[in-house]
Amino acid sequence: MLPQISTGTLSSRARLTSNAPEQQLDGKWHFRLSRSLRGAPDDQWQTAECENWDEIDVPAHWNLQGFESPAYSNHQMPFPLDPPYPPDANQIGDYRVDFDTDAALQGHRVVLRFDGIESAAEIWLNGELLGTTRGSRLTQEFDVTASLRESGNQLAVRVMQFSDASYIEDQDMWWLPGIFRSVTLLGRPDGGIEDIFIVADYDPATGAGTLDVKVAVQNDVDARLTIPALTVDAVAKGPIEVGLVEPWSAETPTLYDAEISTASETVQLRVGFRRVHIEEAQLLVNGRPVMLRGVNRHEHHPDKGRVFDPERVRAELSLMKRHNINAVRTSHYPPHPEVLDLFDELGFYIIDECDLESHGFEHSEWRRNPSNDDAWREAYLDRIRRTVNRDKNHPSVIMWSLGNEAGTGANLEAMSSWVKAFDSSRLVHYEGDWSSTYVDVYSRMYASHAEVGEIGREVEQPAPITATAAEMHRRTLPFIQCEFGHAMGNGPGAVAEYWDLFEQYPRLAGGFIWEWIEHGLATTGADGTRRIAYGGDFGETVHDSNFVIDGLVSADLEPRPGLIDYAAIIAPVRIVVAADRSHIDVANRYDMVSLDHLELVWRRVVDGVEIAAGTVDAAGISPRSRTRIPLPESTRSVVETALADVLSLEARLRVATSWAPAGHVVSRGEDVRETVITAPEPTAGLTASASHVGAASFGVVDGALVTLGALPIAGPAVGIWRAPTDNDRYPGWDEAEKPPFADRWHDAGIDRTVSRFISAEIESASLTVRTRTGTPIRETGIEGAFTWTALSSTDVRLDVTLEPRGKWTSDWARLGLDFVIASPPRGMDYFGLGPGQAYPDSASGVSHGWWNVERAHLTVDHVRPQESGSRREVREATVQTDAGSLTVRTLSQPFALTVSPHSRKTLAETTHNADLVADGNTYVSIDLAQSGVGTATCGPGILQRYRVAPQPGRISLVLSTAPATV
Ligand code: IPT
Repeated sequence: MLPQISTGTLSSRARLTSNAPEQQLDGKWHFRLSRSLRGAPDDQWQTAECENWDEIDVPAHWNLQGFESPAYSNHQMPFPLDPPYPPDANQIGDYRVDFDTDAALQGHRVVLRFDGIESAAEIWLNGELLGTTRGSRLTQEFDVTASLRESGNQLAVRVMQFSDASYIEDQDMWWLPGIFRSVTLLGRPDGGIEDIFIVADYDPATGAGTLDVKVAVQNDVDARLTIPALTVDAVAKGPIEVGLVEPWSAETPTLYDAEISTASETVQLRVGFRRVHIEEAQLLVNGRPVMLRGVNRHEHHPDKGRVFDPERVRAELSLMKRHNINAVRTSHYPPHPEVLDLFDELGFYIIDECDLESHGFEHSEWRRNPSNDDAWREAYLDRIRRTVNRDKNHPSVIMWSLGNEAGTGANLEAMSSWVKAFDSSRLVHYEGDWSSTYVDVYSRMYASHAEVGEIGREVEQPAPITATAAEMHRRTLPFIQCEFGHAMGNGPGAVAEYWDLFEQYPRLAGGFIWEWIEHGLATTGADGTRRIAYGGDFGETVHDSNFVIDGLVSADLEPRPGLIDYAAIIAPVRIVVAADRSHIDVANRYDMVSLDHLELVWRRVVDGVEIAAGTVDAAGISPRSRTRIPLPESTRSVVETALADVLSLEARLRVATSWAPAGHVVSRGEDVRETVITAPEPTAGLTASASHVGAASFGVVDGALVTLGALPIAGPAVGIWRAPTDNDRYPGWDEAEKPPFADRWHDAGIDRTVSRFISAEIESASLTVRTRTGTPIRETGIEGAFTWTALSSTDVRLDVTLEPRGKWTSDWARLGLDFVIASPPRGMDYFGLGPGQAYPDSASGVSHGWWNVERAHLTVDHVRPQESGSRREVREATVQTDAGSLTVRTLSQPFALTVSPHSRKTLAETTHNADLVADGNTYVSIDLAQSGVGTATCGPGILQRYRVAPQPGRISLVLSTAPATV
């Protein structure tokens, strides 16, 4: 049997920032790729001439450096489930770098450190085998003192794409082999500091900090600890009382600079004092309950894969902070060590997850799962030790996670026991232990709203292990959803409904959206353009297609609508305006701080013009409390003629932080007063014919619009289908036995309706066209009556009545009127909810206003094209095209508006956004009803109340046009 753990490595220890000399070995290395281990040359490669090899960057993944190609699979292993053996087709990367040892390192003991090699490696220095590695995302160190030379060193690393370890590294991500994190030589001085473990506790009762300091120093000399800001200068050992401190939390990430030194080495640390514990099934930090507003974060870059880029990660985490995210689960492995420094500094609660997942064994009903196989026990323990040891001094880490989707078994229990014995200052997390026998939080993924509610009320179903003690234990634990709200494509929907539950029940401590970033990989198409690729695009025989494109931000870090929605749902301030505008109710949803750092600004805009503005005083509102604040008279003084009067409130940062400028908006609230416009009386003398009604002309054969003024426009067709979203293509977990909506719609024929002209009648100045839009094969259809009336030489009124007929077999995607303008879109202006899209179950992040949308933002550029871009509660909109504009105003209820350069058919049939070709038309849909989006790709589908049952519809509109401005 192959070894499943590293050999020849030093014991794992904390990542330390030291003044001891270091030599970075990153850069261009020699590289040679073989297709299999047996096929790899056995040619003394460790020391032989390698000038004729290729070159590669270290750190990098070879599949992203032009050597073979990446492969994506979710839980399925890309080769037979035949543990512990990798397949013969197993790329082998031989790496060589020749170097001289820096003078500063000479004379020291020297350690060679690898921060990440996927998936396994043999490490040779000057022809000598130092050892082997397992644990792709874990640090491996070797003592190289004996084999290192002053000059002419030959470091040779043979990396296997797959290994026995791949069976426990089956995370849902690209398989990306290579030395993808830095390689460093560390000079280790005599009497140097080998390891530090500081537990910095904060006593919420007294405000005092205590340090429990363990330092491993070579030769056992004493080290000193200094923290100037706390006037600490003491022997670095045991408990040290430091008096009153400012505690660390995600909201107040106070860090104290500390130094630990011996005569020969000084290590710098940033200490954060905080206490994590559980009381009455509540998750507490510093004695206060906390709400985890989380995301699952994979390391991903569209060009570099999992290679660390400090500026980008800072940008990424700042983007999270600007969207009110305060917690990260490092799914499903420890990130680059410096990411933890940023978590501490910016303020995030971290579930630091071990590099472990054996999900592939689900395909054998978990038979031979390594989690329950004694042969793998050491491998499991080695992984958790490496995880915990490396990151143990980071205050941001509040839980250690044993791994993801590894079933359950004795090895996981053993990991938990080790963690509990080693570090009692944090909680143990593992989702797979539904019975919660060896974890400290009850964690689940994608549980339904109903079940989360039951857990909140503590009336949940008994766990699989129903022994009373285990059951009692579980019921004392706080609950988190370590994954929920699957952000694949258009969505996730119904996240707000989860959040309401989290806020309602103290036991529920929040959740983590799956997932932060889409793992699209940038490639170059045949025509030289950039393409974002997903599973299968590299010819993989086993793959999971676009299931890897499921983030709140694109691979290029562009926020998707799901992020905007989530930011509003989890906003730490909630502002509700009283119906009479006499006051606002402000809820401080922070766990630790008042609202004193925020300015509450109000603005009143009437018909697009600001008429009053001011600020209200929200000082002194303590965390988790609410207050009523009066509003001035000018927020509500009567404006006679207003069609829309919007009072909006914004909570803005008073001063800049490291992640946002001053003025950054943390939360919004609003009140809207609208007057439905009354239909103007038609100008006298206007008449209608079968082919003309004022500015509108019609085809006599089908009664459909042909032009409006000079604008070439066809329609309206009755539309009840949408280009399936990713969520529409999966069966929701709540209806797993039913086909996904996309299939139900196809079966019901609503994706290919056929219409029939019934009649055209003229009555004084109006033309009424009757049609029937039917579904193929079936008797179902919708009868429509469209009455056109000229109001003036430019304005035409359209009154629509829609009646469903027959017995429908499926809900509809929407109910709308579809127009096609034979000219490409330029953008639009509208009054309604915006500026971005909103669907009924994902409409938290939009507010009423007069919005201008550029062409590029009409729809969302999803990697796999699908329905997007619907604007809700629109009363008036002008769609600009090259051939002129179309203005639509409602005389009845507001509508949802979608404007797209692509037809729904094109969107549905195109698999990659890079292949979308605009056909020169503008597709305009005015929807009376639109279905929610749900999160069926993982989790519940569209909640019943957000579906569109077959229904009649009525709407009255005014249409007009104007020539294009040049
Ligand atoms: C869940 C995985 O934990 C996560 O890594 C990802 O694969 C996600 O699914 C889907 O995108 S596990 C699944 C059984 C819900």
